[in-house]
Amino acid sequence: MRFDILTLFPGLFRGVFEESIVRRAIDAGLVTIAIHNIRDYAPGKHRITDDAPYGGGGGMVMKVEPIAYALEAILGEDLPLRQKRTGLVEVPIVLLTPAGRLFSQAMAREFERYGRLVLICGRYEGVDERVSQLFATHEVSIGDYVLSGGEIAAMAIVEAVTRLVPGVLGDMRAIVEDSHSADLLEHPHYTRPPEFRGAKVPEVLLSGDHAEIARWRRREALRRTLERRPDLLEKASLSDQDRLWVEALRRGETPSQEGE
Ligand code: 6GU
Repeated sequence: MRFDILTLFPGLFRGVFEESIVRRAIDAGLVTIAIHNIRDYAPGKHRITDDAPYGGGGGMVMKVEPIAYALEAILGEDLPLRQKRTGLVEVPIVLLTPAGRLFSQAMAREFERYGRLVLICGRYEGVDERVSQLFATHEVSIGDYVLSGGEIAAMAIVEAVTRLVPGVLGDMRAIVEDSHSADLLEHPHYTRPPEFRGAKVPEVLLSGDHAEIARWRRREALRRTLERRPDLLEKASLSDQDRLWVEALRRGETPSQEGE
């Protein structure tokens, strides 16, 4: 998987990509990340990358030319315009903006399948609309809050996509991406000690009864999802047993620990 990131702040990425899962993926040769300073592609002695908005108002707007020249240097002269003209995306060009579509696990899977991704980090005052009109195949936001720039959003997307690259998580991936649990929030986790300041690990987890443990985890995942993200429950694929549990949880019938 190759990522090309266009940013006015390349230094923000160094530390993040030098640690963690992303670093391991790079070291293993599974992922390549190229960070491009948009300023390097800005014409003129002063390498200006932003300007005042047409129509007035506050803030500055990122100019289209430096981003256009950067994209053409990275992808070649033809590709960026061609994929907008034909609608056939070879390399997604993603503009990060709070006005974009909400990033999701499904989008991370889609991006991973392309094998290559270009991320353009906007700043919150805005990017000249012609970047979107002429080049961007996707406009993406990571949530309903405002960041000062797209850099942290780009880091989130790089990490989410990198975890999906075959070999990066090894055997963990089968567990994490388990189709049965993917559309619910995760059940709670515990490790030693069995009791800390009066807070006990649920008895069932110490029982060694793996069928009962699986049932408990599934029910706790349903409970959490019902409480915190009922919207996810609407879309989740639920078994008949799941539906019975959800109905019981809605009626407040099952206690929060291991009992039924
Ligand atoms: Cl992608 N950019 C900015 N500036 N703010 C955001 C965002 C992106 N996603 C959520 N907030």
